[in-house]
Order: sequence, then C-alpha cells, then structure tokens
Amino acid sequence: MNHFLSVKDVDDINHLADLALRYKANPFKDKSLGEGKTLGMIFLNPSLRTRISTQVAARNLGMEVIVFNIDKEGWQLEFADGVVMNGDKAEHVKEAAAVIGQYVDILGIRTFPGLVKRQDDYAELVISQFVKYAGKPVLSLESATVHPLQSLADIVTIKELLGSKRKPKIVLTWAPHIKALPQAVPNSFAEWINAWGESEFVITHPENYELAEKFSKGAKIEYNQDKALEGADFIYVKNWSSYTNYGKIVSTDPSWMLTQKKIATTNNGKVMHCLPVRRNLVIADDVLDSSNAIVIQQAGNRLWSAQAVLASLLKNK
Ligand code: AN0
Ligand code: CP
Repeated sequence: MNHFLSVKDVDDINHLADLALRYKANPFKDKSLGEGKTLGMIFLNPSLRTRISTQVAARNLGMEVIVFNIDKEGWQLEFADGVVMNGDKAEHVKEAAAVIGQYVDILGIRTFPGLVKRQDDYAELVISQFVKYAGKPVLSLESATVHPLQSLADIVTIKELLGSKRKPKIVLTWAPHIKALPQAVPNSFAEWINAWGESEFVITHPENYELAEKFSKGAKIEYNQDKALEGADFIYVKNWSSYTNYGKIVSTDPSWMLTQKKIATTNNGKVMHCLPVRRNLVIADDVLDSSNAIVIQQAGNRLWSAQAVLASLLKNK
C-alpha cells in the first residue's frame, strides 16, 4: 500500500479487516515493524478517536509519533496556486508539505471540507497537495470527502458481530443535526460497503440528501426510513449536509432521530455511529444506552484498523 486515501488503495478488504482482528488478538505481534520510523499526524480540525487510536496503533508497531495541530500551532496555510500571499496566510502547502515530508516516514492528515465550493472539496484540494508535495506515504485521518480509517473499523466491527450470518441487511440512515456536517463518513461507509459486496445495502434519507453517486452507486435508496429499517441487522446512523444543495441543511425533521421504537421492526439491529454523537438529537438515549448500540466497540476497533493500515504502509504491500 503506497497511500491510504480511500478504499481504492485496498486490494482486499477482508484481508485488511482480518489483519486488524489479528492485531486485536495480539497487539504487539509486530512490535518492531516500525522501529526507527516516525508517523507525523497533522490536524487541521478537531479529533478524539482518530488522534488517539492512530497514535497508539503506531506505538504498538514500534513507531515514534509526532502530532501537530497545524490549525492552532502552525502558520496558516495557503492552498491556492499562484496567489499573492499578502493576506493572513503565511506559508504555502508546497513548502509546508515538502518540509514535513523530510521529517517523517508516514504523514497522516485530517482536513474537513469547507462545504462552500463543492468542486474544490470533491477534488480533495487539501490532502491531494500533501500527497503531491510531501513525497511520503499519506494516511487519511478523514479528508473532505471520505474517512477510510473509520470505514475499515466499521467493516471490522460488522464482521466481528456477524457470526455465521451471511449477507446481513445494512441500513445507512440520515439523522437530524443542528450543524452542517461533511458527507465524508456516509460517502466512505457507502463506498466501502459497496466495494465489500457482502450485504444487502440500503441508504435512507429525506429528499435532497442524496449522496454523490460515485459513493452510493450499488446501494438501494429508500426515502421512507421505517420501510428501510425493516429487518435491518445493522443500522448506521449519521447526519450529513446536502450534497445537491451543497453544504446546506435542508431538513431538521426530528422524526428521523433513531429511537428504540424504530428498532422494533429491525432484526434486533445493531446500532452504529462513528462518534461524536449528539444524544437525543441524532440518536435517543434509549438506543445509545441499550445493548443494541455497539458504538463503543466500533470506536475501539479504530485502533486495530489503524494498526493494520500502518503495518500495510510500512510493508508497502
Ligand atoms: C465530523 C463529521 O461528521 O465528519 C467528524 C466525524 C468523525 N463530525 C462532526 O463534525 C460532529
Ligand atoms: N470517528 C472519528 O473519527 O472521531 P474523531 O473525530 O473524534 O477522531
């Protein structure tokens, strides 16, 4: 593996997920693999899980880790080409990425979309320039349009719980929120589940919350949430802002919040969310505090997923 930017960098999803589960069973089995190597992690946005799980994963492989909150502690970066830098941006990504690339062996980046210019966000203008100028393997810690480390952990969790059941029904459902959030998590989940191909996959959301077809193609789109949830084995809840009316909140309908009542028609569905989750806005307490919720186990698997990805980058295969 040269970079980890999306599912396209993965040859075999099951193989990578199985490696993650092997690390879960035996965290230090490759404790010298990353000896003498440094992981740099650059954050342009907040993070709890990604930050800590990836650091621990790197250390389990013997790596050193540097975390740089570049949004708060670095010079403000310019990403546009050919501009006169006479505003508040002191450094261009061309220099910043090339410099950091000399200090580390693998470079992780978290960068949220601006949610203003769809074309720029969907061209991945920020992370693609780090790839271009750093000259080292780049690890996405969530970019403008995808969150592959999250999606791998999601599949690891589903596989872990699946038992002997084949072809589970997986439902990705939109839920309300007060802020305009990225489409990265649902895009990526859809892309990975479609690429995995081992489920009956349904996406449900109000009108005008259609995801880009590039990610959703292969899933059944159902606008009636109750209908979508019938018989579901896994319910993946997430808010996202509109892709078609880009970056806008076009519904706040509270009836889309996941409640215990809605789980009644599912196949005792397991409830997933990438976290952080706003209780009683996105998912009700009666769900999050029930045994249907597997969000803590899911977040735990972020560690083993990151370890599997880092190991693959270190081995470059
Ligand atoms: C972010 C998002 O929706 O992409 C990060 C999730 C991992 N969530 C929020 O901003 C609340
Ligand atoms: N799920 C996730 O990526 O969480 P953080 O934003 O806290 O890293």
